[in-house]
Amino acid sequence: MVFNPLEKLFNSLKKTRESLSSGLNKLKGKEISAESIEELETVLLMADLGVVCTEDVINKLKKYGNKTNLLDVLHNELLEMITVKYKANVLETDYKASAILIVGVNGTGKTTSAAKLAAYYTNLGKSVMLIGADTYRAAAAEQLRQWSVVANIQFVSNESSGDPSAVLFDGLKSAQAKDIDISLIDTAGRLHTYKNLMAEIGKMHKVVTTKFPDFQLETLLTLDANLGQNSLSQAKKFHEQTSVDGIILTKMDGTAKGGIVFPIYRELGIPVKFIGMGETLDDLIEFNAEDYVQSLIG
Ligand SMILES: Nc1nc2c(ncn2[C@@H]2O[C@H](COP(=O)(O)OP(=O)(O)OP(=O)(O)O)[C@@H](O)[C@H]2O)c(=O)[nH]1
Ligand SMILES: [Mg+2]
Repeated sequence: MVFNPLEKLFNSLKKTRESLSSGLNKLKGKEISAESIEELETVLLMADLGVVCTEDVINKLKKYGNKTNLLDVLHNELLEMITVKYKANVLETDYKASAILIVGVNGTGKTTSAAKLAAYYTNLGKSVMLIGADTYRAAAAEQLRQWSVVANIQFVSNESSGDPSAVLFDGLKSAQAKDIDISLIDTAGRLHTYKNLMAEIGKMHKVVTTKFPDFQLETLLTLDANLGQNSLSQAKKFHEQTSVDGIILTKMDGTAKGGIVFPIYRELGIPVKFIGMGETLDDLIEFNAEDYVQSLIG
């Protein structure tokens, strides 16, 4: 079977698109008017764009003349909202190697995403290592080890250690010795309200920046797309306490709330970098704004 990322994206946005499409269908061919704009407002709110983004889009559309086709300009305005520049990612970096720290609330898909990313970067010709730094949940390291076997990726952990920073240190030492390009670090699930656990992420950041200055550090936050607007406040809290470079939006395959990508950019300024769309290794694609908007409004 040929792997077609665009087709996967299109399929995973099915529910979101369906929630949008009956509304958008009614607007097909319509020109901008007070009435059509009001209809659109309801449609966007239903797709979880949130109040701020919806108002933004509506205000921008109002600036076009009445003779303008509504859906044509909607496409451009949505695209503009999520086209942002961000820090060079690990494929463009000048650093010798990269460490990607994967953080997030319990069950949002960190371990699965670590494995998917490992496979993704391996397919791009990079040498990759998985580091199991979830020292809290019993069997967490074993879950990641099993993925490493399936994906045929090097794996480092220490099941007798209770200190994630120590596991991280040993893991990166090993990656350094083996000249690994990208190390993916799976961490324990944590609620943003747990101060000590949040401080631990800061400690892990410090291990990388002080002990491994040759490594570019990238922190990715997993967010479960099913949570819709609630995931926004989750991201906000994580970002306040530990700087987040990008989002992996997981479980997009099961949700009608795919519109959440817009408020994440607009309100938090954090780019969505990857989309998770299933439970197997190749169910992950790099986020592309154009493809996303196209798949969303068809
Ligand atoms: N449908 C779907 N399921 C997913 C996706 N990503 C992860 N899952 C499932 O979500 C569940 C939790 O995934 P994990 O990767 O274990 O989540 P985690 O964040 O590591 O969980 P903790 O370590 O317990 O905090 C598993 O059953 C995964 O198969 C996705 O993109 N789509
Ligand atoms: Mg996990």
